[in-house]
Amino acid sequence: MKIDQITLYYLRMPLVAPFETSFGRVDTRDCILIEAKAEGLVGWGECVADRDPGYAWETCGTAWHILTEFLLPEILGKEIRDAAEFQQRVAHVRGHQMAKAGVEMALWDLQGQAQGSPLYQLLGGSRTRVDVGVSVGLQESPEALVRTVDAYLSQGYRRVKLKIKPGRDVSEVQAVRERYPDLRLQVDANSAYTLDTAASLLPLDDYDLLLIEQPLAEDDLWDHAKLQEGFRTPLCLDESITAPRHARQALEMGACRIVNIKQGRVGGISQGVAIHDLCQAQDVPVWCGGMLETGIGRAANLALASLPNFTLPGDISATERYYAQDITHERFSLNPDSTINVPEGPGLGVTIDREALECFTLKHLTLGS
Ligand code: OSB
Ligand code: MG
Repeated sequence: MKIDQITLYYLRMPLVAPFETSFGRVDTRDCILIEAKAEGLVGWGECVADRDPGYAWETCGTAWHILTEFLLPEILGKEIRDAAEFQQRVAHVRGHQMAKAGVEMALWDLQGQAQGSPLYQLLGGSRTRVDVGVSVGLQESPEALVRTVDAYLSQGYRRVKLKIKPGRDVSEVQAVRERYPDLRLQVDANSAYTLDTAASLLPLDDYDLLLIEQPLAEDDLWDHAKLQEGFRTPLCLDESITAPRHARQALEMGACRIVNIKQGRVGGISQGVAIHDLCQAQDVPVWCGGMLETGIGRAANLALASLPNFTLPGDISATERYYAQDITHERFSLNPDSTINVPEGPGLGVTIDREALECFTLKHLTLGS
């Protein structure tokens, strides 16, 4: 279809509670929304780059630059068949996966609406609800952490991820594990350790964790492979996998036994599906990561997580875990069995609350006519 006009929105949204990781603490979340108009339809995408280069080197600032100068000129006024054609058109832009993924998401939304199909069906997904968990940020103390976990469990979450960093790891896991011997529990270090300092994580092997996520550097595979040799618990890579090629290499060298798939980090939903497929072919489980998305990105994550090899619960929590006011009319809620329903409407299956959008928009820019 021919892309007539694109509007970018730079948003800053208040979180219901501060979120602290090994790379920093936030109480608001920035993102860029992409509104694409084509043949009378309007598609939406979310670029999950953050304000700061703490999780990844991309930021809202770099994404705005790359979108306006390089990506959008490739599609404005042009005929774009699908995600694959979009990826070919922007293949000369190195990196900037999150910026690309935001556009790809809007194209999927348009395609789904044009065909009258929900995104999960376009992707070949089968589930209509997906298993989810909650990602719990660093807390003041192990006691405070246990209280926070208590609260999430009483809301119905049946899988918990704890953020860790050096000095705030083993005692935290021990406290939660002692109180909940059977809880599905995992940890995420967001690259806070080195091969040397990660030796302090060895006691985690005795706490029956589902996985240890991204202990080492954000661009590393090799040291993760060395580290995995010393652990019974599977390592899982997040930051290090920004393309299907990295997933293949990580599995070949034994750098992880589980892969976290975030459509933004890997450059788009199509690349997320490709990683899903290559892991499935090797019997390697995957799960859907999160970036504190708005209802737009959450809808995309749910559709992606409906694919069959997403066998571990995703970091896709209910809207109320993130935002008192979201920018979609639809709010996602947790079912009693710790699942969330996959949207059934055409495309992403969400509609935009224009009033809320306006309220959180710091700047916007329209290109095309
Ligand atoms: O590493 O998975 C991560 C949030 C922002 C950046 C990185 C990560 C996270 C989360 C939150 O863990 C997942 C979510 O609930 O969206
Ligand atoms: Mg992570």
